[in-house]
Parts: sequence; structure tokens; C-alpha cells
Amino acid sequence: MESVIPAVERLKREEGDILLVTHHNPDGDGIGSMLALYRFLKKKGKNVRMAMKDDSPHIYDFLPDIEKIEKLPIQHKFNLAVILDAAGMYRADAPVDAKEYMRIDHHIGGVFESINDYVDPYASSTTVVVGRILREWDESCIDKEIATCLYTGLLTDTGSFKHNNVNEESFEFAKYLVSKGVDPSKIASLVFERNKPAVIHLLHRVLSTLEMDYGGKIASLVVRRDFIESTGAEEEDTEGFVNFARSIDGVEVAFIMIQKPDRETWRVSIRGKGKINVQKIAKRFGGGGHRDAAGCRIKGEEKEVKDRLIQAIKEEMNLQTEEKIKV
Ligand SMILES: [Mn+2]
Repeated sequence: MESVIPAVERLKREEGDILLVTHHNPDGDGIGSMLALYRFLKKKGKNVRMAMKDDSPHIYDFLPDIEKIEKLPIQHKFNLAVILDAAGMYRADAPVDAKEYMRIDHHIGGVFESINDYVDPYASSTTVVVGRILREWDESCIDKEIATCLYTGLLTDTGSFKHNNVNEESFEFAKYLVSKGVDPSKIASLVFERNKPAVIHLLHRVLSTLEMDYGGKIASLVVRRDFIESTGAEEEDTEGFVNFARSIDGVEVAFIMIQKPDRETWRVSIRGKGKINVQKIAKRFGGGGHRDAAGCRIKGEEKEVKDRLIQAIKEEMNLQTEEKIKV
């Protein structure tokens, strides 16, 4: 029987070599969806490889086949290249040479790579989309290892089932994966409870920079370069720190400014809590993202950059409040 999902038909048909890739600075969803699809395609006898530009964060080192992920760029022309969990091939951040491209994802908008793309912005993770593909194709091939990769993407992209992208399908899918042998408690512990002491020392220093503005509606944190250097942590260890600012009662917008090694560029992550669309704030500085999570890069002195951000957030809050009143 023919599948109703074009991506399934396209992958079934492919007899040549396939490359799976994910975005740079890879996360649990990008890595999990790539590994799950890889293992499944191998079982189907396909000639498949995986690659990405950056190293995987150490918290995902327990995922099966993670050691088989190669580094981009690869000097080879593939028949088909599939990018997972990204708004387009450009997000690989390295050249990928193939006769044909395909995108499997859950981001809003993005690049159309081919008629075989499978993008559902309502899916809470890319692993949900990959799960639909695998179940449609051959459920009997989904083993405990594949289910573990799929669950890890679901768990991390929903912020442990806390974000506003969680829906009925998230729990149905989780239930299905548990029926395939997934151990939710073990995975949560492997992903979230293996911090190095240096990360907690870094967090301690970052939390001491907490500032509240605009009557407690804006909370900010700063990661200065010397915090990272003196604690022996890595820049990627700051992932999620912004959520401490966001968690404060009354905060509507939280942001964290991370100083890059050149000391004049700041990578900014902005988080909302449903009230304010933070994507619009990031866009003012040439960045982008989602409604509740966005980012951008700004150059300048710490104080000057922070003031510009707070000014932009205040303006955007007033604008968006006015819009709501008009409606
Ligand atoms: Mn994702």
C-alpha cells in the first residue's frame, strides 16, 4: 500500500546514498530525530550517513549510534540530503552537496526544499514528525533504541512537557514510546542530572547579575566572558540559564546576554511567558525565533547593549498592549 506521506515514499524509493543532517549548535530534538531516522533507515537496508557542524552536547552521549555522527562538511555528493529540525538546509551552517534536498521539521515558515518536505509547525518536536513517518512506514522496526532517541527529542523540545507546544499528540506519542520500552525516568536523569560542578559555579556567578526592570516585568542576566573562563565551563553550558529569570513571578520578558570571545559581541536569548511576542523584539536587532523564545546578536559595551534591549522591550510591550486594546 502506498503511504499518504510523500516523505515516506521518497525515502522508500531511494537506492543511492542518503545524508541526514541537523542544525548547528545541535539540540536534543535535532540529534534525536536524526539518530532515530538513521537507525530505522539502516534496518531498511538503506545506505545512510549522518553529519552536523558542531559537537553534540555531552548530555546526549547515551543515545544509540551517536558516535557515528560525522562532522560537516563532507566532501561527497549524496543522492539525497535530509535536514531535520531546521528551517532549511542553510541551518546546517556548512555546505551539503546532494542531488536532492528534503526537510523534516516543526518550525513555522522556513525554506521549501522539495515537494517531499514534511513540516508541521503544530508538532511539539521534530521527533513527533519522524515518529509519524516511521509508524506509517513500518511500526515493527521501531525498537527501544529508536524510541529512546524519539523520546529524548520530545522531552527536551517541550521543556519536559511544560512549554506551550505541548498537546494531546505529545502525550499519545510519549505513551507509544513507553510501550516500545522507553524508560522516562532514566532518560530525564541522563539528560538533566549530569551537570559538571563547573556549570553550577557558572550559574552561581550568572545569577548574581540578575536585574529587574519596568516594575518587575523585565528580568535580565549577564554571562561575562571571564565567568566562563574562571569557572572552566563552556559557553554551551549556559543553555537554559535564562529560564531562571523567566521563572520569576510577574516577569513578562526575560533575557540573557552572553559575551562572545571577541568581547564586543553579545548573543542574546529572549524568553516570553505568552503575553509578549518576543520574536518581534529579536527581529528589531536582526534576529528571529518563536513567540516565546527568540534570539539575536548585538555589538557594544555591556551597559549600552542592555539599555538598548530594555528600551526595545518596553517599546514592544507598549505597542503590543495598544494593539490588544484596539482589537
Ligand atoms: Mn525542535
